[in-house]
Amino acid sequence: MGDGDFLMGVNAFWTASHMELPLMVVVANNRSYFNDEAHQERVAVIRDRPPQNKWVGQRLDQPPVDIIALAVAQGFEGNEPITDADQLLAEMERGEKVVKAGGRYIIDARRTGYEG
Ligand SMILES: Cc1ncc(C[n+]2csc(CCOP(=O)(O)OP(=O)(O)O)c2C)c(N)n1
Ligand SMILES: [Mg+2]
Repeated sequence: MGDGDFLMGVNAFWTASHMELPLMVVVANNRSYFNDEAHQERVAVIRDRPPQNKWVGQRLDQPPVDIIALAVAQGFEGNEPITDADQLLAEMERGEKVVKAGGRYIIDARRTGYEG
């Protein structure tokens, strides 16, 4: 799921813990409600406004949100944010063990750009 989706529905992570659901979630974290940046850019062009302002109100950075801390606070296990595919595989293997034991695991997969 997206980082924005995570933040908009973070209470569901408590529900997963309350219901003791085995669950692993990978957050595709581009540190933005990015599809709204795309929307604001499009509207800015149509209305002859500066499209470089598209990030305003949508970018979730400086500091980046601590996604793992938010999930851990609601009963998930997690490690550190990751930034490349090799780390993703290792994290998923770690999460598989947690889920097979009936637990919940969060992965914060940080992308380098804002490309959505
Ligand atoms: C509760 C709620 N609020 C607002 C929206 C409008 N909305 C749809 S997608 C989106 C941004 C999603 O961001 P993210 O999950 O990070 O996806 P990205 O485009 O960055 O990949 C928003 C705010 C929504 N769908 N639901
Ligand atoms: Mg996003």
